[in-house]
Amino acid sequence: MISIKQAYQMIDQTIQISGFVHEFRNLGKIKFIILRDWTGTIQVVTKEDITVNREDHLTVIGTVVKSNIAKSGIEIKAEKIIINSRVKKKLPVDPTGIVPSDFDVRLKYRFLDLRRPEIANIFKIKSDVINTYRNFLLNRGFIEIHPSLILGAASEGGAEVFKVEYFERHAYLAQSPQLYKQMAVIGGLEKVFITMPIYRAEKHNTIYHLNEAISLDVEMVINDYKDVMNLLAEVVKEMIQKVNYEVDKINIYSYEEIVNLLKEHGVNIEIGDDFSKEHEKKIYEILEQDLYFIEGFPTRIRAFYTMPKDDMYSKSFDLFFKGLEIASGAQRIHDVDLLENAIIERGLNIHDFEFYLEAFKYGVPPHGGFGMGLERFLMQLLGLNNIREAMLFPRDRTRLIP
Ligand code: AMO
Repeated sequence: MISIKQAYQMIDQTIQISGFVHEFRNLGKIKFIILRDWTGTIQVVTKEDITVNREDHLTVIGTVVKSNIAKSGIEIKAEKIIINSRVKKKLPVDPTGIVPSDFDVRLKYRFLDLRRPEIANIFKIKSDVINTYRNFLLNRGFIEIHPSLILGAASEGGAEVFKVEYFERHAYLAQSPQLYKQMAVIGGLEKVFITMPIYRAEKHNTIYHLNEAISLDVEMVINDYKDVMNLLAEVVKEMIQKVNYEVDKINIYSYEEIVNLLKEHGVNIEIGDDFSKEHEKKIYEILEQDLYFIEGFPTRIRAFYTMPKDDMYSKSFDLFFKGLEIASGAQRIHDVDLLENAIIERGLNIHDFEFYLEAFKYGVPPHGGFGMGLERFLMQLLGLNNIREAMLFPRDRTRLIP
């Protein structure tokens, strides 16, 4: 199949191309069709007695010629036009984007919404970004693993988990591959990464949350949790540079430093509090930097598997991009007694974690990793005003179809 973009390089050749009708002008004897595929548009001229409508799908056989009338200077003189499919209803969404549509309507008719190049581009960039992530890690000796999405126990603990029927039992959709990526590393797969959907039964509808998102995870044997931060910084820089943005140095601030800074700016926050979305915005306003880490969060506000640094703080970090948390990570506890205590202290059911705790009784390397939300990253990278823009068919509180 020749694309429209390729057709521009094939002057004087007879070719076959396909696409949607972008525009149709009937001047009586002669007709002009602007044909569109996902690489661009091209003018087609025909003398055939034909009437087509916007978004009908055609295959055109014709010769590529230079033209004074075509805006691009090139057009196709059609020899044969095959109508593959005609539009049967009034278009509910304008594929040219000239007539704006409500976001809900756009998502309902996503297949039409996607015909706008700027929308299709989000998903082309998403593909580029995930491949950049994958190649970066493969080049550094990581392997990609595929843990199950169906779990016997909620992975991170907590309530925000989807329960599903599993034969005679209940199962849960993975909130994260956390416990399984750790078990892979404990098993001796020293550097692993994962690209998989995660499911979070968060009830609130916000512009930052999806109930199904793509998580880019890493888990690796480490000397220090800064090893993980360095790797995350490097891979994120590469993912950003993929779309030709420059990246400055990524600064690292301690949790304590940031809380004090917020207090100096009159924000009502105390050491020990987690950051709210409002706090995150304020931090961005104060720091005026696109990318930064905050590290050393209080152990109490992090997941049970997080390695403590001292009595108060942990070897954990978040990465922020334009004021939004896009990734989170830590060194993990590798001592089974400490891990058991951490589970009990948080009021979680130790029996749910027996399979996981067992893995810590046969020799465990110090390890750590991170999880990055692909749609959060894309939202900030492209300046999208809703995370749903970065998901082809987003799942939220009210949306299960399409
Ligand atoms: P956490 O729960 O912070 O950490 O999630 C990691 C990253 O995943 C993204 N994310 C989401 N994106 C969209 N919608 C959601 N509902 C949503 N929830 C999370 C965010 C977030 O920074 N196991 C740890 C990671 C680790 O320590 O390796 C974890 O899941 O970008």
